[in-house]
Amino acid sequence: MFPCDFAWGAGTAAYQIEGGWQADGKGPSIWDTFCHEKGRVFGEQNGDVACNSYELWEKDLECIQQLGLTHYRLSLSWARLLPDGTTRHINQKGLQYYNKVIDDLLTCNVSPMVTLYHFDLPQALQDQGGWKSPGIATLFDSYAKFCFQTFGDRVKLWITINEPYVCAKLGHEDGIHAPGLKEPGLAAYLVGHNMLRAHAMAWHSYNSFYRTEQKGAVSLAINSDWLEPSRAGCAEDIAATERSLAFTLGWFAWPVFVTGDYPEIMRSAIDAQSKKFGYSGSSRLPSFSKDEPAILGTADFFALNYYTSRKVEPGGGCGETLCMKSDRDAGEVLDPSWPICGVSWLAVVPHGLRKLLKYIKDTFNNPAVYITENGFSQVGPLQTEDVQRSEFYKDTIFEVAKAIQEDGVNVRGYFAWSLLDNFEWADGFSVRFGLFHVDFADAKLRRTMYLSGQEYVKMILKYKSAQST
Ligand code: PNW
Repeated sequence: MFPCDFAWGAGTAAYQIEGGWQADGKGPSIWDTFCHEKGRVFGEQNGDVACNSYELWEKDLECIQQLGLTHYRLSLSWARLLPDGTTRHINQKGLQYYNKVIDDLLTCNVSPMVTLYHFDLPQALQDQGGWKSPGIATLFDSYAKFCFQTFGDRVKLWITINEPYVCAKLGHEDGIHAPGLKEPGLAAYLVGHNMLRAHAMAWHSYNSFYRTEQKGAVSLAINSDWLEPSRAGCAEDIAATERSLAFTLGWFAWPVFVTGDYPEIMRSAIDAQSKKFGYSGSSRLPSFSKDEPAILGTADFFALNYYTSRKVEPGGGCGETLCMKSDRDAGEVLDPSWPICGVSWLAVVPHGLRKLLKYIKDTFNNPAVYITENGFSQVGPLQTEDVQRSEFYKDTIFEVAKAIQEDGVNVRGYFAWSLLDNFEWADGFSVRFGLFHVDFADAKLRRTMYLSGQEYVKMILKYKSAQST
């Protein structure tokens, strides 16, 4: 059912697991700053220690081996490698840490997939304007080249930026993620634009200087819900669904996979709102310059983070103020028949993944797809017998199998989110996504496999043996 070299993985991100926020010369990141401010994160929690993977990496490796993963997705902390964000100063201890992680994985026959940027910008670069400043693209490109140069002999799967949508919107429109800016209708488009420029520069660097020798593949991880019209056959809802898709998945996938520019519906909707609020031309949604490396074609595969599905109808704006929601003019509602797991935004809809995969195949010219994140969260009292999550993984992986077999989608891998319970951003430690439970009250931060982890082991074994026969 699955191709013989299918990647069976699980993922984590540096700030969510590493801790060691000041260890051995690491510079601060925007998440260090954000969490240390009052009122930002659930229970004033922070990732100062988290799972302490900086010191307990070997324990994580044991978890990876117990699951029988073929791949492990991790992210590098930019500020651990380059404390002030620039290659002027390289933190050798940070370098040693990631070298060991990568070497240990390879020794155990596990292939690393490495994300360069998973939400944690060096604070020193935020102080110069962060992702709103055009210069960030060149700084990111230098960091990316440094990583390709240093780790690319062993790392063959790269993600430049994780979820530019979430960084742009939650960090700069809603202000609920670092850097905590609330500049509705303005900053997020600029941030998204600079992220695309940064990604494209890094992809071109890899393509020109490293690809021939290193033979790896580079993409960016795009998060998308599956969206469908609230009332089937209703023209307004169908149009709203198209707009919503353009403003989420399309925002980043259109420039990279289809036209080199933003979706037309997105630009025209923003332009219309701009007129109403007296902004000239395309000043809110910038245009790509012909003098810079092209955006189109800068992904060697499609990296998809999928969590949930939504029904869509028009509306949901913010009245007479400028904001992304008014630009989009599409409200997303939950189908009452979809169960909610843990966090309020996560309705459990495994079949939405199959539909989204088919949509990606048809819209983006049948790319190779890695599902780089997919998971199920728990809140409240500890349940190591997480039956619901086990069912969720079984159902979801079955949907992926059908997407491959019946719809002909070229899915190359599946990464469960997450290997471990960890620091779930604004929700702190109150939300648990792990295949392993982490006892945050225990000084040794003991890791214990959940039932869902055991189920994942069985599924990997089952599908692997089917692959080889
Ligand atoms: C992703 N939301 O982020 C991230 O890539 C992971 O680091 C994270 O742990 C995972 O999803 C689970 O949340 C998101 O509020 C963060 O809609 C927040 C949202 C969605 C995705």
